[in-house]
Amino acid sequence: MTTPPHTANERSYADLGRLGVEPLWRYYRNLFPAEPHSLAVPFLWRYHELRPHLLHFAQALSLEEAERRVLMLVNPGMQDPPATVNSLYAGIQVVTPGETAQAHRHSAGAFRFVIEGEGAYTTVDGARLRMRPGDLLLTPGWSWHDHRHEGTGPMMWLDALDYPLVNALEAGFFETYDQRSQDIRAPRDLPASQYVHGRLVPAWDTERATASLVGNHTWEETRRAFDAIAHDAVGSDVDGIVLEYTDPWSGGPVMPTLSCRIQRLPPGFRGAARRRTPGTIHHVVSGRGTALVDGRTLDWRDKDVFAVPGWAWCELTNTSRTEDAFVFSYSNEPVLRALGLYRETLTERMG
Ligand code: GTQ
Repeated sequence: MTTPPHTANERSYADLGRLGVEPLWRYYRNLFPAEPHSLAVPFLWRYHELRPHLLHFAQALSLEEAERRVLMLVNPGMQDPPATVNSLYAGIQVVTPGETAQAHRHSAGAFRFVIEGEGAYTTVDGARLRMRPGDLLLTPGWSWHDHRHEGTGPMMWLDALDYPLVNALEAGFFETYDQRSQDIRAPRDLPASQYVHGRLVPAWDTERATASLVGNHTWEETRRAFDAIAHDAVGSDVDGIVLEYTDPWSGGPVMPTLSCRIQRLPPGFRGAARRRTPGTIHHVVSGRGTALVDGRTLDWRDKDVFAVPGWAWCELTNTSRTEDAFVFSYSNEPVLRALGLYRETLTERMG
């Protein structure tokens, strides 16, 4: 056995790795950066470019050959494992008339936001939820879900899951249901009809669920909420008229890990810049505008999706002089808040 020399030369480092140790001083700055540096980059996915590919695979690949027919929106900085921003995923799913996407469940939380088509529904823990453009359908972690299309024409929606976060926490579980689709155990859209009564919510369920019991938030309900807000309401400097989808019982986010929002940017709106720790995925419901993200301009229009990495500066503009823009977005903000890791900074708008 040799005694290490009293100089920190390469030889003295050579044996460390196989002993399962590393010198902290060589890693320190990377492990404790002054501020976060996301691997994700600002990125925009144009729906009109993706749509023909979705339609191609809708013809070319049967749902028997794929668990789900989805194009994943993979951030160029986050390819392995694929993710859209650090902790979150987005994909666009296509289902054709007569198809059923196999029932399954996973511990990752998920939801759908419908982009186009009519006549499909998703069944969540035996409750059938209709899907229409602009609707938000929740499939909280570990709930059984299958999708069935009984309409005409293709049906496309945005899928969101937090599997990048769940897998990083090594808490990912998955099961396939023993039938292709679940039997319907509850009348259509029952959860919403039982649980949404404005500020009065049912108190008979003593066991609190970890996620909202309201499985669907229709575009009609969202539209009504916006219509009830005066058109000259001031809203947020950063986000305009921004609304959070909530669990009616807790008043908190719809799922323990996921916050879902929808914002209305009035014509010509130019938001103040902000950065915040959660990476955020945006989906444009309607309108056109720009997102200036860490100096990069993303030109968005209806049905596009764009990624804003965590701690990136972001400034949203509605470039239309006449039309409102409606933008849906989601993040793991509840996770960061629960862990004391939520931070944001704002700048005053220049000029
Ligand atoms: O529809 O259940 O985009 O399990 C990725 C994983 C959709 C789904 C995705 C999934 C689903």
